[in-house]
Amino acid sequence: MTIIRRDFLKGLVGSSAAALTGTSVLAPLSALADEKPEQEWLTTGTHWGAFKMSRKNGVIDQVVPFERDKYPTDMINGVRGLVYNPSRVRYPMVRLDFLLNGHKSDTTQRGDCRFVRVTWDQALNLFKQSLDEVQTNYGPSGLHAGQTGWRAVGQLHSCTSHMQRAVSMHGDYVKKIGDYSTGAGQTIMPYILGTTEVYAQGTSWPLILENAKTIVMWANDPVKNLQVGWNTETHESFEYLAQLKERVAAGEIRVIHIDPVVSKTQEYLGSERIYVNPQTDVPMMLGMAYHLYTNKLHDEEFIEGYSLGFERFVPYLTGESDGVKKTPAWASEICGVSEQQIIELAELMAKDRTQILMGWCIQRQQHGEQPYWMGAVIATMLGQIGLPGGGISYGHHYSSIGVPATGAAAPGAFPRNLDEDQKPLYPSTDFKGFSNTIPVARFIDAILEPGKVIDANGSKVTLPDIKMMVFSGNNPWSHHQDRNRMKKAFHKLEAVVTVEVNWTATARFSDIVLPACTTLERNDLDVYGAYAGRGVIAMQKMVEPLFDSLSDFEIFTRFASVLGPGKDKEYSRGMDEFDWLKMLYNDCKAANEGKFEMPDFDTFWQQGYVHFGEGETWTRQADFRKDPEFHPLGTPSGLIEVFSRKIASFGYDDCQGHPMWMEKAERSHGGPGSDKHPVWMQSCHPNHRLHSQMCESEEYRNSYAVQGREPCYINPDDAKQRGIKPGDVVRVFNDRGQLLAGAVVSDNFPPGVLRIEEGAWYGPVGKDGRKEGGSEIGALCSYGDPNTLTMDIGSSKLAQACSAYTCNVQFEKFKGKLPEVASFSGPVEIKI
Ligand SMILES: Nc1nc2c(c(=O)[nH]1)N[C@H]1C(S)=C(S)[C@@H](COP(=O)(O)OP(=O)(O)OC[C@H]3O[C@@H](n4cnc5c(=O)[nH]c(N)nc54)[C@H](O)[C@@H]3O)O[C@H]1N2
Ligand SMILES: Nc1nc2c(c(=O)[nH]1)N[C@H]1C(S)=C(S)[C@@H](COP(=O)(O)OP(=O)(O)OC[C@H]3O[C@@H](n4cnc5c(=O)[nH]c(N)nc54)[C@H](O)[C@@H]3O)O[C@H]1N2
Ligand SMILES: [Mo]
Repeated sequence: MTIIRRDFLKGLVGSSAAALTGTSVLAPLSALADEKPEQEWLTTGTHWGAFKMSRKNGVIDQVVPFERDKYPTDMINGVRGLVYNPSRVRYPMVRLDFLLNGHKSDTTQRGDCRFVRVTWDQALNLFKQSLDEVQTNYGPSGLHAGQTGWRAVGQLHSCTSHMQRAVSMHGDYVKKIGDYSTGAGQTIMPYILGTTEVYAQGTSWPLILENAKTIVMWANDPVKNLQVGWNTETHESFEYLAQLKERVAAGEIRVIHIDPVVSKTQEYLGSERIYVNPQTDVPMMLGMAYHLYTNKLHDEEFIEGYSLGFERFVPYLTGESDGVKKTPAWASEICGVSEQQIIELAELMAKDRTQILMGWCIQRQQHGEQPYWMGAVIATMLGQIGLPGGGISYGHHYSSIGVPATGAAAPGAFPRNLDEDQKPLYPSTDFKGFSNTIPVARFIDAILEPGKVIDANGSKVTLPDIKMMVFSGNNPWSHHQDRNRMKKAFHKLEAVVTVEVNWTATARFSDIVLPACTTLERNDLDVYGAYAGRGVIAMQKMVEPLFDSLSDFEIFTRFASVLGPGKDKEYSRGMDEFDWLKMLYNDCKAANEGKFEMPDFDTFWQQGYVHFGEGETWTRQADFRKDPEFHPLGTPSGLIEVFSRKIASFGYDDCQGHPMWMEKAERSHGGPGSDKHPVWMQSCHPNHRLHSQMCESEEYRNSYAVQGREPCYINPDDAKQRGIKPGDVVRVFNDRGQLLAGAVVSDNFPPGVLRIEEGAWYGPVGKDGRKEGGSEIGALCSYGDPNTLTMDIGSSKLAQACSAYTCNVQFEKFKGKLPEVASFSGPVEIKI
């Protein structure tokens, strides 16, 4: 240790002698837990469901579903492990070289997992000093604290809000626009149908079940994806999926999935599937549109009365504008669906009431705007938009969309922004010519190429020169693409601070790590039933925060006190946890006065929840259909825009005035890059997790892991060709990276398609197989994080969204010495 920065080490001597207590996570528990009566049942809400929990000897014992959740998910078995697992961050910790050298540290060491334990005071002071340094040297364009993510539910403790409010009290920072979920969709759809569509309420399930003869699930797996919700999930949608299953069995409704793989929903419903080559839905839809148009099966009256620009799209369809007729035969060559199937599907959809339900995955690819736009064009040609059980929805697989809504007011939340009279310590809002907001998935571009001007949704964005990042409630070393590119970018960052429950890869690649407790270790409240607004649930603290962890509210109240005297009061408005809960509840009660009965707070807390009752059915765009002049869409013309003058005016080559087929940078099944890396990797949303959350739940993870690795789903022929048997460890690779995963061989996956679910924890090991080597560029991921392999490019100049599904790989049976999984064991503690 040559260069020691005194201020960084001040006061450290005392704590350096203290050892981490015990290796077993459960050992210190009974000592730490509070003393409440045995077998008391408490209520809480999570992304995975609402639960009742009992305790034994101060430890969470049983977890059972909330009485109003009739379709609890299997993930209930992983909930206990969210609290008790070896990946928990136990103490504030600082990366060794950062502790020694601060903003001048050797950043190539990031990810080598060597950390030193510090006290809360030291950690929060270091955090503040880092912010000071960045604001002084660079101003707000040097700091990015604007990334968000799936945090934990709860209106008071929502951790990103806490971080952002507290950091705002210090100074300004770079913000983001859009999200990873629907970046392309939410950007293009306001031009086409007038709202983001993805986050809009949809036609109620009962009306769909009553009226639709055909349901087309286009790239959609609701049975898998409705297991979790953005708010406390109580699984109301499953009631309707169960009814749909009955109708399918009775032959009353035909459900057709357009998907390269057999989804969980298809298996559950016992429905049909049309296999499509990955990333080629647009040619398939164009083939359908060509058939509808040339056979006059399209609804001319609807097109005339409700849409704009169809005549400018037709020349593309007929090949007049580019010399290529978009016939079903042309489409078939690209998308792998037979000409006959394309024609039959188009005719079936035109014949009877057809509801298209589109998922989100299909827009998380290069040119991901196009299938969404083209879906709207097909729906317009069918002329059923605004009819119950007709038209197109982009959200029925998400957070209770389609469940009849009560319309009750939901409780408010702890503020994310400063109060009006609050002034930051560093008041500068001078971004020095850089943009203060960037498309969310372009932050690595910004770090690598500051000053570069990119197009985004009709504007120019000058990528800011980011020097420091603060993360809370999101896990970019899980959610962002291309790990090795991220490593290079992180070499350029001076400081990274992460507030985390667990030693995620994001924490391991940070400089200062602050331990947050889980939702089960604090009191909160939440809405349940999401878009349906079914009620308010009490989230009652099950156990005291483990180890040195604190609630985010407490962490940032303490952080505020470091900013100056009285700042903690300013931050919390002088209110504690229960003051806030009472206020949030009472405001909600007042807003629902006369419409929905709510008891006083104490009664609510005692009962555990307030139920608002059943909701009412509703048809999306029905008012527009009834009277497009009085109820115009939110598009520039008020009509459906088959051709968008606005988008055309941007002059983008990769997103023009009407939907079109564009080849991808990488594509399997004969597409670009498939000679070297012939297999398409889909990194779909996990069946047993919420992204990276619950991967830490050890017992539960072992129920699906293969030789301790993330499952990799492959086709039997693909496996056989490579001499791979079920249960083997495989190495999956491309020019961007390499990972190990465990083979699950299944006919549900076609040749040339491989699935590794996103959220698998990144666990890089060096050439010697040790986790200290995880900082090396090209390191092997020992557990199976698919974002080791994905491509980090924007969807197009319009949305600049995440394109994780444009990704080719190759795989082989892994030979050699199997490294230990490095993802879950936290840091290597260094005592100094
Ligand atoms: N390849 C590929 N990549 C993808 C996707 C894909 O389909 N394929 N999907 C994308 C999509 S749609 C999304 S939404 C993103 C998801 O990306 P994220 O939202 O970043 O994923 P999460 O795993 O939910 O991360 C939330 C983090 O918050 C932490 N956390 C939970 N509760 C608390 C708390 O109370 N306090 C604090 N401080 N922290 C807490 C958790 O431990 C976890 O690490 O991933 C994206 N990435
Ligand atoms: N269990 C669980 N549920 C979740 C989440 C989770 O982490 N776990 N995350 C939530 C979040 S944040 C989001 S954003 C949503 C994600 O919701 P989506 O993005 O819709 O979900 P996915 O399951 O990734 O993909 C849906 C289907 O699209 C298919 N697909 C992929 N590419 C193509 C293609 O090119 N063409 C066609 N036709 N089909 C394709 C896949 O095979 C899959 O069956 O899920 C939410 N629900
Ligand atoms: Mo998402």
